[in-house]
Amino acid sequence: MRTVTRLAGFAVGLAAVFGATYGIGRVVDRTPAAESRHDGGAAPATGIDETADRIPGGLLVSDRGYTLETVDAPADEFAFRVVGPDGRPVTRYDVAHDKRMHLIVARRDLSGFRHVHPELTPDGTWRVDTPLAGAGQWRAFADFVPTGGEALTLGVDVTVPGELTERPLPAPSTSTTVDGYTVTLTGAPQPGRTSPLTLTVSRDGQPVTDLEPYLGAYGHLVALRRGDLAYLHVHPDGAPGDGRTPPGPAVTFFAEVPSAGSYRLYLDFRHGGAVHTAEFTVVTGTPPADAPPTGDDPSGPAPTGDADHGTPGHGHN
Ligand SMILES: [Cu+2]
Repeated sequence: MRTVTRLAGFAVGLAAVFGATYGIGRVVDRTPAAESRHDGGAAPATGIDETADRIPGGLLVSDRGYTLETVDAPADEFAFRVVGPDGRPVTRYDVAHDKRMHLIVARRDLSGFRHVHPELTPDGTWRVDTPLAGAGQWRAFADFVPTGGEALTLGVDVTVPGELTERPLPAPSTSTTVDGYTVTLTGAPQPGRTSPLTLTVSRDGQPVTDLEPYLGAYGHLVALRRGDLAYLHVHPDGAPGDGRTPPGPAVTFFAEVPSAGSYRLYLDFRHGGAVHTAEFTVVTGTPPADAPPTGDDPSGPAPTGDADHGTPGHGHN
């Protein structure tokens, strides 16, 4: 069931939201859309009242009554809390993917990605050795399930003072290396439809066939959209121990991106007792003019809502 997230199916709603400059305001305003609709019922089933659930994670600092706040901390530490609907820091969280809190950070230029797991102190403050590696404008994403609430990803900007060096987004590529591993990407995310992305891990020219489970999966894929760092977290098709999912070399995800654009993909996988992160830039919607055919299988998964590919509304999105 860790296959697809509620990514599936929200692209149409997103297009509507982002196409309108007042989109965010409308979403934050929880006024039932039906009250303000004057279309005589002609609106499609996916009205504006549903778009709140169709916004990618991480764009809001406050949602459904929960607000992400940073907390003053020593320079070598990063601390934050989530304030709940009652105005107090949340202290009870459900475990999702082995952890009660997943903290992902990246600089606004999409460099510096880290995925770490802070410790909760009794007053509701989460603390972790700072993953913010150097000066810059950072986005911190808290991916969690408050006990009794829904899964949320909230995001907050964090500035680390110092001399800022903007890093250009690396060019699109289907192969990358990290820590001596080569990771290749086949398939391409597409706006408006769920499509397979397969990442294949090799080392010294040999396929890696003994990937180690990491947080209940052989891989975790986060995508951040260039421009606003919209956050997508996708879990692979199949899980360790399910009798059908081999431990590599390939890990397949089913993902849908919310719009055309440039994305940075970050694949976390575990091997040799360590977690490695392979990064790719992908551009959807407008393939490079000189790109060869991607080899996508046109008979692949149907557009959104493919019931075989998972349970929407999973903890991470
Ligand atoms: Cu995590």
